[in-house]
Amino acid sequence: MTTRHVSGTIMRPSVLPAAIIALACACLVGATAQEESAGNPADGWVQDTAFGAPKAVEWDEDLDQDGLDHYQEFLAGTHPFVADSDEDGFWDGFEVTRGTDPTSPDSYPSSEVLGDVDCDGQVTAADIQSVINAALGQKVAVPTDLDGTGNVDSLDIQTVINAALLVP
Ligand SMILES: [Ca+2]
Ligand SMILES: [Ca+2]
Ligand SMILES: [Ca+2]
Ligand SMILES: [Ca+2]
Repeated sequence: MTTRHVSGTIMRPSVLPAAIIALACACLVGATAQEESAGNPADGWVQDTAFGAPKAVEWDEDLDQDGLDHYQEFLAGTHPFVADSDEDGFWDGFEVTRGTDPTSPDSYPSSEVLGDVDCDGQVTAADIQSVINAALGQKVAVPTDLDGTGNVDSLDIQTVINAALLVP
């Protein structure tokens, strides 16, 4: 983005509005050029991959709240309005953070530790909170039905608490 400096000169009032407009235009042109240089694709991306209807695109928005904004979703090949594009139980942003493929259900984070839902190698308060949130009906980035009963309930919460307390 081109930066223009206005320095040292006291401009006459009649000149000032034109200078402000020129500076504003330069900023707008600069923003467009910056987006293009970052590889900003056509707005048709969202139109083609989502609902088929034209939609204004804000590339820094994360409408599905999966941790990736629209531009990051474009780069990752994930769905901008679906948090878990490959339906493997882990949100797109979480998979990117953990280094797995968010477009393949065969690639997902894993842990040998029961109750380690965020797969960071240990069972912590964050794991407990994720299971509680899921039990309360909130969508979370990781699978939380630890006993595979089809719903997240008090047993899942107890399991992760026990694991955090190192209770066998
Ligand atoms: Ca997103
Ligand atoms: Ca997504
Ligand atoms: Ca996923
Ligand atoms: Ca995956």
